[in-house]
Amino acid sequence: MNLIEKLESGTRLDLQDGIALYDLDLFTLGKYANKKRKALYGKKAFFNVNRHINPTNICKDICKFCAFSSNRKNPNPYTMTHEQILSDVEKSYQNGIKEVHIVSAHNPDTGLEWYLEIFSKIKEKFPSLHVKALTAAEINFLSQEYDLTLEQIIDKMIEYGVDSLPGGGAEIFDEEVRAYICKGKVDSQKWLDIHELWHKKGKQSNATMLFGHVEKREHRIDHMLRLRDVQDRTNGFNAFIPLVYQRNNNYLKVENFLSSTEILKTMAISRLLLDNIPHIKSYWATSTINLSLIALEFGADDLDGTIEKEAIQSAAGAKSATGIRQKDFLDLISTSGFVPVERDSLYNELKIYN
Ligand code: V47
Repeated sequence: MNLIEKLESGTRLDLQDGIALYDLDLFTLGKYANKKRKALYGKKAFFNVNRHINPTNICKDICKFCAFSSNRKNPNPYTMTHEQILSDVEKSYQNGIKEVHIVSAHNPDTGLEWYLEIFSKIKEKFPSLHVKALTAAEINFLSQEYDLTLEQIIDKMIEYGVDSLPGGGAEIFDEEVRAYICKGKVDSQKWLDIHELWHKKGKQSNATMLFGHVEKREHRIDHMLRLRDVQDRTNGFNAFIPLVYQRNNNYLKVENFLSSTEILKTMAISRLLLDNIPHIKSYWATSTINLSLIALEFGADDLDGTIEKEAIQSAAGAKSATGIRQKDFLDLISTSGFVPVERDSLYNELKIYN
């Protein structure tokens, strides 16, 4: 069967197929990705009302692509107190957030309780909020730093109120590229194992992929397929999030800009390859809002959220430092011909803006 026949018949695609998909022209690829997306969600475009909090930028690791860590080009180390975090959550709660998304650096000075008590304090004060927190990279760091097994850390997270895992820390699974861009960080198999363990506890998570730096197309496809394998066993991933690499203020030299065509092709291919992950998120912070809206025609169905404040990607050049107003989000989605659907963190529909 040739590639087009496979696409027509919905046959599962392999590594070679995935690589070959990039050679199709954008519109052929988009046609097949959009068909799948439409069959699942029609004209719905999902978003959530959320608040990102990045409680510390002091980090033991030295990822070349990172502009957020105070060890790198960003010389203003900070660690928020729990009172500061709660005050931020309080303000955002008044604005209607349903989720706090908490991602930190790997700070060896705070103690384990500082990491964990953030969650229980938020839950105590705002029981209805969904806490999406701790990437697999942070979980690995905490397990090594405090000499606990991954399962012990995960059990503690559940005890302290974490509801789901964000998808960060995945970067690119190919071992050679990974060693070049983020040596010493959680290794690929461990990242996957941590998510599998989390899923086995009956919990859900997301998965990211950082692309547009030194990786090649085959590394992206390999990354997606490793996720698909886990998902076949656990069904715990909600969303796949291709993060477009932002190049400012870091130590990773990248010669060529990623074209918008390549970004849209990658979104479309992820929809076609990841036949078992329900949502493809075009994270507007790294894809830009305009391209994210176009990505809705190329397989993506979700744009992430209002964010309010964001420090990781904005440190590297993304225009996400102060989030996006909900009204602007709704207007932009509607005028693009889609129906905005506010969702909760697990993709239950909360409000359809017809
Ligand atoms: O893993 C760091 C990325 C991630 C850069 O689960 C960069 O819903 C681009 O986890 N250019 C953390 N990206 C962010 C994250 C996330 C974001 C949005 C939604 C969700 C979700 C999770 O930020 C890291 C890393 O890959 N990152 N530096 C950069 N220069």
